[in-house]
Amino acid sequence: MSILSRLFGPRQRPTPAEPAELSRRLGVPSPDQPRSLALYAYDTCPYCRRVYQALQGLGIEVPVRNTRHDTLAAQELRALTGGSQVPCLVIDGQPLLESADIIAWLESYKANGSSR
Ligand SMILES: N[C@@H](CCC(=O)N[C@@H](CS)C(=O)NCC(=O)O)C(=O)O
Repeated sequence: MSILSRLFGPRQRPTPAEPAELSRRLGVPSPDQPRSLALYAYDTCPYCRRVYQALQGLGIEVPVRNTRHDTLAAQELRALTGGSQVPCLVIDGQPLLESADIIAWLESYKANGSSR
């Protein structure tokens, strides 16, 4: 057992939100409702890279706001989330954190006809 586990207990991994929970928070993606999307991220973050890969695989283009290279982007992220955690997908002004939740949302967005 590591010293960190002994001091703080086992590491809690965040559980991805259920699709129904995401839909309640962010609305069901629909082709009739085009979304304004922006991804706050930076390239050396492995979780951001997972989201980049998903975007590429799904063929979705989203403007990236690099919080490492752009102080304004970092300030915007703090204003939206109260912190600096990336990746953060902003959907019509609503921040969505957690790469697994972001990917699940993007898959659902694609499945519901995002490509218009
Ligand atoms: N569980 C999160 C982890 C995200 C994460 O740890 N991101 C790091 C960069 S790799 C970060 O933003 N750290 C700074 C912070 O949390 O303020 C996810 O899957 O998105």
